[in-house]
Amino acid sequence: MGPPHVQEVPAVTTTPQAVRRASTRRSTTPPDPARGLLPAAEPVRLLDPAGTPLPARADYPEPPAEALAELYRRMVIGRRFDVQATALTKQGRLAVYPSSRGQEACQVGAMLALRDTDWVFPTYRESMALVSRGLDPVEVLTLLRGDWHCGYDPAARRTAPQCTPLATQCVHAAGLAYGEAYQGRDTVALAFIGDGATSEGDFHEGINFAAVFKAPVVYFVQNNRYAISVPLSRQTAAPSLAYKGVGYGVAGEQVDGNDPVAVLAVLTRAVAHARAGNGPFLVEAHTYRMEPHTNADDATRYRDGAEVDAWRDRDPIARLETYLRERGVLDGTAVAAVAAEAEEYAADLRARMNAQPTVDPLSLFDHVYAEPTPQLVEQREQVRAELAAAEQEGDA
Ligand SMILES: Cc1ncc(C[n+]2csc(CCOP(=O)(O)OP(=O)(O)O)c2C)c(N)n1
Ligand SMILES: [Mg+2]
Repeated sequence: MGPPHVQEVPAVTTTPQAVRRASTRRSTTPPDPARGLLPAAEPVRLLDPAGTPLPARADYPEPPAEALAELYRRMVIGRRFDVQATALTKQGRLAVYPSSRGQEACQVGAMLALRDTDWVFPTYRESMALVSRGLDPVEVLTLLRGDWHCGYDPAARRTAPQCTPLATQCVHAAGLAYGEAYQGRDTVALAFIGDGATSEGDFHEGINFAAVFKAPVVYFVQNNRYAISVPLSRQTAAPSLAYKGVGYGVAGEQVDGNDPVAVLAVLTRAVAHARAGNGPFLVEAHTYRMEPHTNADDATRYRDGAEVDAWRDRDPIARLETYLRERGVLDGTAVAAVAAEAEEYAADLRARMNAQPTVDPLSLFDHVYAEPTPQLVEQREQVRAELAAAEQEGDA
């Protein structure tokens, strides 16, 4: 999926001059200078749940039509990928898969807001984002297939390994972004984070370091309402997770995470803010994961069907499609072409995932230390002997 053209918009900045400048722009919803670092009282929304456009906002201009068409295309392919990956767990081809179905606007919108030279710090939930970034889906699923490495070259793809220890990516992103700025490059790092993980120490340490040293990081919280079975109400008393930046001097915004147009507009501005040297920016997207936490979870034990159905009605793909058809950006032929492309993508993934992978268990020991410890040498020999014995048994 080729790089999209996304218009850069002015950075959010909190200097008094900028606030004065911003407040003189023509807008149906003028930015409130008293807001300072605070997010808007209500999540930013540019489309209503039915896909009808809401009044334009000067603070979050609508992305160009070609970027929205590309957003739609990648969301459709992304969902098809996600459905396919879930099916692969049932066929024993994947050990585990954390689905992000329902979160397509966030997964894809974040990737479209970045340049190829920017860095992404994903969690286990972000497989869809990574394939949308153009990474090979088989490589993206390598870790979830049970291999010991992440499947792709993080430096070449400017994409860190998908992080399972919660919030650790927040400090990695701060360090990377600080280092890039220190060397005079205008790279932005975007760290994905879940609602639950904002309770972890690493989130707070990462955002504080980034704020003090003005590291260009966008901390992007996908508030999907649950941390496995723990609902948001048991996670925080904060009115918005975007408030968590204020204490560190970090500006934040909240956005309707199922409104793809608003997600792209808000993240484009957050990225511009970081790139312009204003330090980190925190975005909270209100969204919902339609599937269980992973295929190993039973979500019916902690949430009811009515809640899931209510979110089904806020489907981000249907919302964008309605809007783009209404605007004449998409028609039936274009929609069918995208659906066909998504089917082809899934068929290719299926075929390649059904081929037996070749793995060398001994490679597990290769990159632990430059010089292996005596314990590693011993363990390697033990595995080698077990493999040799198993092979002999198989031959007999
Ligand atoms: C440091 C740490 N503690 C606990 C876990 C176990 N764990 C895995 S996922 C998860 C829930 C995270 O929820 P959230 O941050 O909201 O992300 P989501 O899964 O909803 O995307 C927990 C507690 C972990 N992986 N790492
Ligand atoms: Mg969550």
